[in-house]
Amino acid sequence: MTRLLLGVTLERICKAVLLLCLLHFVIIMILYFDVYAQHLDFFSRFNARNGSRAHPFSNSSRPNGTAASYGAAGAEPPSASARPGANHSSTEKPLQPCQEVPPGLVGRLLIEFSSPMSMERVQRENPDVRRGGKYSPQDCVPRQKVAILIPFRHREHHLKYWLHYLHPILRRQKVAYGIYIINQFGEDTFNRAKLLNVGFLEALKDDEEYDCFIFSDVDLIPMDDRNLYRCYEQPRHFAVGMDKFGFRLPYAGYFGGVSGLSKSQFLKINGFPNEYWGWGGEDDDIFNRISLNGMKVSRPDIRIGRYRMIKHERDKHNEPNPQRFTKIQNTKMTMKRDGISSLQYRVVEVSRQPLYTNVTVEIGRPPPRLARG
Ligand code: UD2
Ligand code: MN
Repeated sequence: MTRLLLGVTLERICKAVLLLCLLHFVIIMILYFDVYAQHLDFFSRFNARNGSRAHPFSNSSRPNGTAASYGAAGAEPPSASARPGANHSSTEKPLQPCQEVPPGLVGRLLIEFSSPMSMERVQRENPDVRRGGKYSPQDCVPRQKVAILIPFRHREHHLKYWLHYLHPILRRQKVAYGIYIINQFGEDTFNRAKLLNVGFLEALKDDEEYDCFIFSDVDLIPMDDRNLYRCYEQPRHFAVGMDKFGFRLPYAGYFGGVSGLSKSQFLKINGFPNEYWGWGGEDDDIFNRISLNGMKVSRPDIRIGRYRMIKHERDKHNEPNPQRFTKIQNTKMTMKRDGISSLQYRVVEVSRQPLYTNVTVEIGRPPPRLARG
């Protein structure tokens, strides 16, 4: 009798476990197809429905620091020429400003780098993106115009994944944006921060209406689309929790990975330093610049600011910079003379690709005593 009872209980437990597995599988499949098949009508409808459901962190229920707010420079809607509805006839209802919390967000995303990726596929997935990697929502007037700048050299493989994941996310976030790959010409020591300074000026040359600048590594993909790529009242650090750091902030002053500043915030700190050659330190210098200029870094909630980094080896010609520890002690002295005000470079080529604008640029090399660092 006891055996029989035990058997029945075991059978029930097995059934319950099986059912849970099935449910888990169905949810994973929905998330999976949501990312991979944005263009299929069925899934976009699913998204819209999903989005109208209140997010746990939306509006007033958001914990401090996650609420979408706009910097002085970002508060202005773009001028009439940038508005998607500018040419509509007078009988049509004028478009409304995009909602602060976009309704079509899906929340947590499944990010993986094992399935093969090709540029053709990413292009097929994103027919609405205009040449040069530009996009503007058609159903509302975006509140900001965001230039996304990526420091780059020899990372084509990573770029495909970045474009594959980010274009659909940015579309759902309802901002007007343009993607700029700032590609360092030649094989001299890499300089991430200087490339980003170049990106700032080149994006503005391309479109003077950009009022927000987001600086992203090419290998970092957000795991949640509620991490809104736009500018805030204070400089923003987006990459709060990375898989490589156990989804935690490695230290309080960390500003690496993905960050964003409005045009006025960027100019207030004289841009980024040009003199960090090789790996490391430039992100801490930027953090110092922000604090020294009386600003405070804002961040999304740790549950939302999660990222995956595509695994990679340290690149050639981007060895750790041995000067970085001394240099970050001196930001206060160096920031006024070293920055966007002293930037020198030569554009080698600007080419408009279907999903991004490529700016290849010569930025020089480290002074002789640093040549190996
Ligand atoms: C960390 C930070 C990064 C930066 C760097 C120190 C993370 C996730 N990121 O990155 O923001 O502070 O340390 O400089 O912790 N790149 C190329 N080609 C190269 C070298 C670099 O395209 O040959 C670009 C690319 O966009 C890359 C970024 O520079 O993602 C940062 O370089 P990394 O990925 O080698 O350094 P990592 O992951 O330690
Ligand atoms: Mn990396």
